[in-house]
Amino acid sequence: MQNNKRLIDQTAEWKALERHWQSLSGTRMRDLFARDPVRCERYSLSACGIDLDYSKNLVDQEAMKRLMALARAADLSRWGDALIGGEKVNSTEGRAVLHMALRNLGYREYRHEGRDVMPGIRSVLSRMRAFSDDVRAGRWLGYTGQRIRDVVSIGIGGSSLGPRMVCEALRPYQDPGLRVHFVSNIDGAHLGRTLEDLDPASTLFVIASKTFTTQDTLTNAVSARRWLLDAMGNEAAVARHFVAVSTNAEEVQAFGIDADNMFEFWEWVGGRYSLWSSIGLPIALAVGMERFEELLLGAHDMDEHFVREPPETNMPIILALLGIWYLNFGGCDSCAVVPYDQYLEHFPAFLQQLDMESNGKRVTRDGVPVTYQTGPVIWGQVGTDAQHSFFQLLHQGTRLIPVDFILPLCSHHPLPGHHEKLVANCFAQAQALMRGRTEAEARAEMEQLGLDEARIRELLPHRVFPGNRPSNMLVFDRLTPRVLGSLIALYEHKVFVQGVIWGVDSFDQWGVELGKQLAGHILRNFEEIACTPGVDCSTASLVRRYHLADCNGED
Ligand code: G6Q
Repeated sequence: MQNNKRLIDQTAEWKALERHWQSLSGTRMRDLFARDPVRCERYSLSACGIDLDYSKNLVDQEAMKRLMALARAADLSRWGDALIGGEKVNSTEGRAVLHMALRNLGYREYRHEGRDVMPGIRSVLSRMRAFSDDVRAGRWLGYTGQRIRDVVSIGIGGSSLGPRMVCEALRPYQDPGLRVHFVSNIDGAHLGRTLEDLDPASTLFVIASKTFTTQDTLTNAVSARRWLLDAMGNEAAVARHFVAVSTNAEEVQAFGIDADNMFEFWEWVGGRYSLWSSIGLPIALAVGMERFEELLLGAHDMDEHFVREPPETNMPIILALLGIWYLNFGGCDSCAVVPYDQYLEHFPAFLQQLDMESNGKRVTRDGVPVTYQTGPVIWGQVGTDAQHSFFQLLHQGTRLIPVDFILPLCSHHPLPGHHEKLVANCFAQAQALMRGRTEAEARAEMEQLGLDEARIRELLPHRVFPGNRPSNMLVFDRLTPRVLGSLIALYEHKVFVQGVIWGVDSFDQWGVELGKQLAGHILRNFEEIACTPGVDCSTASLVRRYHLADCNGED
């Protein structure tokens, strides 16, 4: 697919949006609501069981129309076709990007270099089903004949964040007899602490690595194997306690895992888009294959919505354009995501990788430095905890930070009195961000409290809230596997749309590679690293400091 050589900020559509942001500068969302009784209906839509209310944004119809025009100027629909058509949209790595095929439970045809990818996908899915059914039913036994009670998934980045987030989100669907743990950090504390309470005889390791060369994962995998063999005393035990998920059969075998115990996937699946592939094996083990397939179905629902729906009613496109509106025209540099659901605890961390690794790029696909902001800083935490930490800055800080609220309307834990309070808090935060509190309101409140005039004047600047702070509200009935699949795919497509508009390659991650290379270099030269032209003095001195540390001494 031909790249568009013109930078997007040189287009008439971009310039018109700059002007429009300026023209809205005195506009207050409170007034927009007051003037338009159907504002909420106008800026709401539903798809795949998810309702999006985006009326609490600083937009009018003109803004939305111009944002849609920007998407057209970036050739969005042509890039969408290229993605589905298996073209090498990941141009810097020369790869197609076909994660949508992994959840293609419909009729769509996906081809890679002329070959239908669906038979391979279906065959891996059926191997995952057989294996996860066997483990969950107690037919797959450990080396000493014990049933598997704990699964430890070892992987990092894209090979961990997605499955970890989904397993936690679907905890109400998990079989209590099989616990799933995730180890990612090369810090020995992560593996060490996880294994402390586990019994090698009933523990299964899933080693998840696309390349099977990642230092963090292999170091943890080697230590896990040692832990197992120390207890079992026989190499043959590895075949009953280790399976691998990878694209690299050679390295898997070199590690000592039999080809029969390997679940493959393909180079056209990007790490952070891989939870739908066999990287999702821990999910299938945790909640069963039927539920894993419901998750795929939910993502497929959102794919179909994204592919078919016109931009004006297309949820991922709308979310992407609103993000661009604030980032590129409103001067924001971050977005907060706040799920009001304890089970979505890991969702912000998952989105951080999805978004920041995909669109944290400073040149276009053609290698031209961009002259505008690209990927925002994504951060967040679950509500209501977040209200008692960073919400102060959202309400009264100097920065404009749009928020995505995510809320299930029904709880998996209907403890009396809890859920309605959670819901009320979530709605109140969005309302407070939008409305703020005017001087007159703050004054009236203080007068009612009986404060004297001098004290009122003193406190007034502190008790006034500017408001006009934007948010999206995403609600659904219950966090089921299917809704979760749709929610994840919604954000995947949002990130894709933004990447297309910015003209960047959303599917490479050269920054991650550089860190991997330099860590290897420091490690190889640990003993004699010195301040030389290739090594800065700070790094050399830190290594010397490391050697001087007394790690065997008393506390
Ligand atoms: C994701 C990135 C990165 C990757 C990890 C683990 O898109 O490529 O986060 O997933 O570095 O890589 P492996 O799966 O190859 O071990």
